[in-house]
Parts: sequence; C-alpha cells; structure tokens
Amino acid sequence: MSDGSTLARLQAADPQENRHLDAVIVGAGFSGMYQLHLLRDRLGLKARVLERGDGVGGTWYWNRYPGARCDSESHSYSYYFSDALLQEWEWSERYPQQPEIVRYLNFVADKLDLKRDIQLDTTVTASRYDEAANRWLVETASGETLTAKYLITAVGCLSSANVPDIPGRDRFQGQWYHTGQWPHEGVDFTGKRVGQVGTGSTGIQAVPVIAAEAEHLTVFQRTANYSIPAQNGPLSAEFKAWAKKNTDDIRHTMHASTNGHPFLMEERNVFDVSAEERRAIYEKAWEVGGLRFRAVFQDLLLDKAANDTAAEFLKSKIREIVSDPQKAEALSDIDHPFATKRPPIDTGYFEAYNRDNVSLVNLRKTPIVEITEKGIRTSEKEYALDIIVFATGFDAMTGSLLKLGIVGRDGISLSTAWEAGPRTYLGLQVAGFPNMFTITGPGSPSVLCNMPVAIEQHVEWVTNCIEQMEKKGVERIEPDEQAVTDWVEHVNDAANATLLPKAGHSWYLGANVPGKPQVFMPYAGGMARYRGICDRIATSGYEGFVMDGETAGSPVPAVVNSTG
Ligand code: NA7
Repeated sequence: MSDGSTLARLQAADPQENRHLDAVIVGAGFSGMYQLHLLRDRLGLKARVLERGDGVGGTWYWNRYPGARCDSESHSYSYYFSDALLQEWEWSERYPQQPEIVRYLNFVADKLDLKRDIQLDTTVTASRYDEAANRWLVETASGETLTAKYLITAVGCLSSANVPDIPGRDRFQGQWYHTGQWPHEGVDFTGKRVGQVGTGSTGIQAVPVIAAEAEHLTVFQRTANYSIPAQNGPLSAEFKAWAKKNTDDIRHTMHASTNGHPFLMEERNVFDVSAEERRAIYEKAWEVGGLRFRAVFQDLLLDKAANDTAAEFLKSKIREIVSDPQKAEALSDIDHPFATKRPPIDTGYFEAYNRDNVSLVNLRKTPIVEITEKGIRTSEKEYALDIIVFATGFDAMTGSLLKLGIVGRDGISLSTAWEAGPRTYLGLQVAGFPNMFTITGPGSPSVLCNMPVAIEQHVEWVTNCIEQMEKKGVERIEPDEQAVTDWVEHVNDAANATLLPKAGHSWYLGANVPGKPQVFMPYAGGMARYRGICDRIATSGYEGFVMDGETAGSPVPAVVNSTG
C-alpha cells in the first residue's frame, strides 16, 4: 500500500537527509561493493551499502569453515573492471582460500574508498515500496529507516544457511555449527569426536581438514557425490606474471565462455573419440584438476550417454582411491549424472576415508532418526559425538532475498509474489517491485557462472539502466508481466535442454529445503548468450520493461558500456 505520509514524517524528522539516498544496496560482498563504486563514483549518486556482518566479504565473510576455498581459479576470481586492481593484487594459490578472498575484498574496498559508505552490523528487516513517493523504505534491526529511489539487493546466492530441522537438535549437549555461520575464533577439533552431516562442495572441502585434527570424524552421507581433485598449489612467479600481462585475453575468454571461467569448452563430443582416447582425455583432465574437467567435451551436460562415460570414470577413481570396499561402494553409488549438481573439487577428500579415524555412515541405508543429548541416532545406532558440523548448504538464491521482508506495489510481498517459485525478468527485476534490482537474482546465470563475471555484468547493466533513467528523468522501471512469463519459460527451456534438472535433489531446484517450490532457478543458457540478451534488451530501449507506466522498447541511444 502506498504511504506517502510515512516518508513525509521521516523527512521532517531528519532534516539533514542523510538517511534519504538515491540507492540502498544490501550486502557488501563482490556485488554490493562494485555496485556502490559505480553508482557513487561513476554516476555521482548518493548510495549506501547495508551489511549484516561486521566486515566486507559477503559469502566469504561468513563461510570460514575448515578448508573453505573457492572453486574458481584465483586469477579469474577477481574484479576485471579495473586494470589497476588487477595489477596490484597478487593471489598466492591456484584456488584462493577464504581468508585470502576476504583480504582481497578489503584491499578493493580500501583502494576504492568504499568503506565510508558501507554501514556494517546492519540487518535489513523490512523493505517497503512507497508508491506515492516512489521510494523504498528500508528498515534495519536497530530501528533505523532509510529511504531510496532504488533498492539493489546484492545478498549473494548462497548466504542463507540451511540448518536441517532434525528432531532433537536443541537437546544436543555438545557443540553444533553450520559451515556458513562459522565462529570467527575457529573451532578446536583436537581430541574431539566429530560428526559431519553433508557431502556437498562444502562438506567435501571440510572432511580432510577436520579429519587431520579430530580424534574421530564420522561423515553422515545422504547423497554420494562426484569430486575432482583441485590440484591446488602455490602459483609460480611465471604464472603470476603471465596473468598480469594477459588480463585482456583472460577477460575475453571469460566473457566468451559458457560459465565465465578462464578456459573454453572443447568443441568435440564424447563419442567423436575412441574409448581409449576418451580415457586418456579424462586421465589428463583429472591430473589438471578442478572445473576444467567438465570442459573437456561439449556434450557432457547435454547427452546422458556421454555423461555416463565421465560418471563411470569418476566412480572408478573413487573405487581406486578408497581402500575399504564398503566405503568405496557407498561413496561411488552416485545417483545423478556428473555435474548436474554443482561439481565439487577437493584436496584429499576420498583419500581421507583411508584414515583410521574417519568412518562413513550411509544415510540412504540407515537414515538419521534424531539428534540425542549425546550425538546422532540413525535407524541403526547412536553415534556419540562432541561436535556436529552441518555442511548442509543453503536456502539458495531466494532465501536471502526473502529475508529482506520486501513488499512491493499494492502491499504485495515478495514471498507472496514468489509463492510458486521465483519469477523475474532476466534475473534482474520483479514485476510489481519498481526500481528494485536483484544482482545475480534467480533467472540469471549466477551460480552456474564464475561469480565475479556474472556480478560485473549485472552491476554494469543496472548502472547503465539507472544512468539512462536519471538522464531521461524516468522515475520508475519494472518488468512487464508478460516479459516475466516469457523469461521464466525461457529459463525453464534452457534448463530442460540440459541434464541439469535430472538431479532431483539439487539446490539449483530448491529441492534441498523442505517445502520450497521446486523450480530450476539459475539460467542455464550460458553466460555469453545471456550477456548478449541483456545487451540487446538495453540497446533496444529496455524492451520488456515498463518505464513510468509506459511500455519501453523504442530505440534509445546505445548505452551499454560493458567495461563500466
Ligand atoms: P550443498 O551442495 O547443498 O550440500 C549439502 C549437503 O548436505 C548435501 O550432501 C545434502 O545431501 C546434505 N544434507 C542437507 N540436508 C540434510 C539432512 N537433513 N540430512 C542429511 N544430509 C543433508 O551445500 P554446500 O554448502 O556443500 O555447497 C553449496 C555451494 O556452495 C556449492 O555448490 C558451491 O557453489 C559453494 P543431499 O544431496 O541433499 O541428499
């Protein structure tokens, strides 16, 4: 409902107007920081970031669990809009560890002087669109209300922890932790009996590190998972010099690739080569390690028979590595095609099961019944534990957005609008929520892409759009309902053209959170194609959007500047 009087009261109560902004940005991770930089330093707008944590870093501020490391290669896990930043920063390892990423983001925040406009320790509790005033009223947990013409959510796709509601959890007398809400002081596992629930990317990173410290680690596995060795290590001086010298080429490759990584997918298909050649290709890719494995054939995610060859190779590796046949059987009994869930990469994951102090419980055979005072009881027995680690993932892509208490035009909440699953145009805007932009929102490539690439593209697109609005005096933009319907259909078609929906329990589908509508959320049509669509829509005058009540789409001067 519109409520101009609330705004009038706020403005009267705050003559300095320092709470009345052009843009409120929620979240101080990669997206929020870059969005602040462009709106403030390029467009000259009054913008502020509100951040729940007491430091910058977003996802990486919270995910401090043992072994936390990015699965994008460090030289590509950087902002590419500024050559000065690229030249000055130096990554130490092939895959950056959490503390190094937080250091990097602090380095960027300091270089760009962002911190003065980032309000830390600030949790947004409600965000309401005031139609009469055309302002967003953003309330925080401390009772403060900020107002802004633009509301930009930069809350990350994987930041709302999914702690399973297992009966008896609060009875447990030991300590329990979720990996995404890890204590800053760390957890001492020395001499402890640890139970870890979950074997996704996070659990797979944590197992070897916890196993090396704990007296005993019991891993509770519901779904067995593929994993490829990261082959992580320090970067050589030659590589660092090469990466600094070739930033244009690296950027070009990332922008041309399907997933925003600094390597392209091979053009060959699995059955273009003989079984022998294929085996050699997979062996070599295993040695190279990481997500490059997925790129050795172009049809791995398109053709089940092709995928089976990679799946069988990876399962055979598990059986080779894990010496206990029962463990090997449980770990290689994988029920979904390779890479239809986010493919984890690891450092010594399967090898950890050869340690005497690591045991595996197959929850498919003996499910968890309850948590007791002493530990975890499955249908078979009770496991006594001192610490439980929930590596159980996130309410991905929508969880953090819905927590912002967003209410749009006519008093419709985002949770009502998305009751049957998220509906966006380009993953950027939602009908009925004028001037709200969702960075890496559902319906955009986001988690299927190297995140900084997806983030830079969105932030630049939003900035260009706002720049046009400000220049032309446009007050409101929101998508046309039909454009949203068409885009949602296109997102579904793009997913259905791949094997991705075949992992029925994937968080891409929302299937990991009980009661969450099951809709394939990220855009699977590829980052390069998506970028082209967004650019075309902008240059056509924002086709599919409604500006100040008028259907947009008549030609406007080309405004897209992809380098920001
Ligand atoms: P994921 O990939 O969602 O993995 C969560 C794991 O926790 C997965 O093995 C789940 O099994 C398991 N899980 C979740 N709930 C339960 C319950 N109730 N009981 C037993 N096991 C459970 O999260 P991650 O944090 O590992 O990774 C998220 C992303 O972060 C990752 O893809 C990277 O992009 C970075 P399931 O498979 O659902 O049977």
